[in-house]
Amino acid sequence: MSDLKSKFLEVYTSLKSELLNDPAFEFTDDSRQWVDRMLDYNVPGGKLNRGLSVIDSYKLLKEGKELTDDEIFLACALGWCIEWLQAYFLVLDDIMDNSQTRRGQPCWYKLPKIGLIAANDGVILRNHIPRILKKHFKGKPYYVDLLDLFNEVEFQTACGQMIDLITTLEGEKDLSKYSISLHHRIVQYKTAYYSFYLPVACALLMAGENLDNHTDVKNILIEMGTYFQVQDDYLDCFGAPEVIGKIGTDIEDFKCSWLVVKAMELSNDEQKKFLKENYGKADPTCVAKVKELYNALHLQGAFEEYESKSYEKLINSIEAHPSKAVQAVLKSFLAKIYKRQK
Ligand code: GPP
Ligand code: MG
Ligand code: MG
Ligand code: MG
Repeated sequence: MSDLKSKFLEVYTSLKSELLNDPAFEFTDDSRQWVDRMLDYNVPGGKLNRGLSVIDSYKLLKEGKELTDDEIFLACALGWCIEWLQAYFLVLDDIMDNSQTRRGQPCWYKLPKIGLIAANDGVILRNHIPRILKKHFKGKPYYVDLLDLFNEVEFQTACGQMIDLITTLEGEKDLSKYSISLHHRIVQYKTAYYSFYLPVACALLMAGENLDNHTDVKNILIEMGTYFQVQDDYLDCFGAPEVIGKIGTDIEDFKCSWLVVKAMELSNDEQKKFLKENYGKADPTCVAKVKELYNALHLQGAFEEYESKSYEKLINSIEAHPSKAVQAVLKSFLAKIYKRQK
């Protein structure tokens, strides 16, 4: 394991211990154990890309200057706030999407004796974030901006999630309403802000920058986040569950996925009718029929083409940025996700 990752995991242990001894609540042994187990199950088990990116980005913004122990701790703490946010979103998203597995294990709500207690666990996870921020950042000149950033991004994500969910009602009535512009709008809000803009924005605030001066960086990160969610949509159908750690549900859930949008674009009338008959059904035969059509339409090839075009476009936008340090931040982020298999 890299030094950075082991340092990052150490900070998790220390933040967890603070939260389990939070003086604002009189913990009993049972309640402390519940939160302890809930955190270990849901917070640290992912790829940690979002969290680690805060530290990577901060280092690059400091242009090679050695970071102090205090700076490393703070960058790690901000990284963990994003991982906590992600855990909160995923616990709830899995209930909403009726998913079975996540990160190679059953979804939290699927465990015996958890069920809908998971909904409150999501609320607890969400409330841990301002507690971490208060403990470690109160008094910093950028504290208010940090709180505001997390609030804004959470709101945008919840709105994205809302349109992801309510769009399926329209789609069931009329699949032809699923367009690439609708897809773009959903994924920009539900994924790109919190997964891509937030880590870099945290690093910029720590480095003393004013976020209003970085809308160009934000726009590039939103495009990168869109590309990332198209990959997620692709992997939902074509990824190996053992590798991605989850079993896809987009076809069953009638999601406005990039794949179904592409399929509608490429289908003739007969294929469109076939898709309408089989999309959005829990029946595994219907799901298999949708996948057959996706193969007949060569969606894997269409995705590969989208992937290389997006990469090229992103590299061009990044190289047009005036700051070499910012270019390095963006390129390092893009390298982490280009052609990812999980
Ligand atoms: C990913 O969508 C989006 C989120 C995890 C945001 C959830 C937001 C909430 C306010 C709950 P997805 O359903 O495609 O992700 P996955 O494929 O990982 O289930
Ligand atoms: Mg989901
Ligand atoms: Mg979802
Ligand atoms: Mg998905």
